[in-house]
Amino acid sequence: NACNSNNQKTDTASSDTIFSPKPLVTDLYTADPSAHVFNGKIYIYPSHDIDANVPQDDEGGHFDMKDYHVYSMDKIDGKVTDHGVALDIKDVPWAGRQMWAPDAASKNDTYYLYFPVKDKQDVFRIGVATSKSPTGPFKAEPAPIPGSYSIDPAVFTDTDGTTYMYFGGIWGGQLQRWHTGEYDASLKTDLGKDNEPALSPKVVRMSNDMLTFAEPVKDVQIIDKGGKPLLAGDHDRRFFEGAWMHKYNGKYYFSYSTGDTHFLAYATSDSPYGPFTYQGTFMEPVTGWTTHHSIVEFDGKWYIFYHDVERSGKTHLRNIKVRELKRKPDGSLELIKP
Ligand code: FUB
Repeated sequence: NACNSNNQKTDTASSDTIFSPKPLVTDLYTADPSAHVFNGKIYIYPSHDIDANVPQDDEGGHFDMKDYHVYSMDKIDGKVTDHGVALDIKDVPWAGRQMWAPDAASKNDTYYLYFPVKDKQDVFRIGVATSKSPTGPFKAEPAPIPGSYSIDPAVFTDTDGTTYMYFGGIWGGQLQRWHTGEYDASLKTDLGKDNEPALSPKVVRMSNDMLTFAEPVKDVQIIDKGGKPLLAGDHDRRFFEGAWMHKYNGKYYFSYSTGDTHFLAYATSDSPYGPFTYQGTFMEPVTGWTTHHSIVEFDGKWYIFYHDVERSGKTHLRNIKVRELKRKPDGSLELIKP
């Protein structure tokens, strides 16, 4: 089990203490950290990277993960506890391969782990598994969530108690394959139509039992300040994967990775359904091809959990980190230069 103190003070030249985040976990490779505060404690739901000897390709075949661990921390900068295997691919009856970025939610004393994995036909679906403990072990439902597809579920419960799932990812995440509503395995990256609106991430309200979608899946529209949708060729700004939602001062902040340009970007709205107006980049590229984050409030401060490849130098062997997320007085996010 990993037990490390995560941040090291590296510089005190200014009156602010400057922290250089260190990997939170050093005995396993971890990525895609979805962090939540349950009962006053921080829980992290990451991917568990392994070296499966699969060559790198545009479909992410080299991310061939087989289980999930859950981690907890009593405080930022505190000890990180590994609670062991929370869900193994062999216990998901419909799963084929590649357990990618998960998320978790809690309702009525039950904890829900949402996870994307390819089914036996090699199509990504989103599964759900339940536990009475935030650390699992989780028991998977016998089939994926009906109507689910693609990757990177991010589950957000609004202040009125309504829960939404945001999801999707292009290229290896297969979102482009569903653009007509039917699955088309021939579409490997995007639609190749740079002057058309970019493929949209998805949003859907969850049913009260948190196990199914309560309504048809909708597009999350991301528009520029002039009201026009971001275009598919706008790789610096358009959605690629890794959605996250948080609410601050009544506004909904939809954040995501731009994928092949390696930024974290965000867009805001007055509604959880959007449309979301693009605001900018808030994190520059980390080491490694992927960038994936979550944003959480703890003890009155906001934090970003993310990953890079400091430990391995290899894109498919990542390590999770945390650092403070700062805002300007107007609520906009300060740019992080990792
Ligand atoms: O970890 C596998 C994939 O890499 C995730 O699903 C993406 O968001 C990217 O981080």
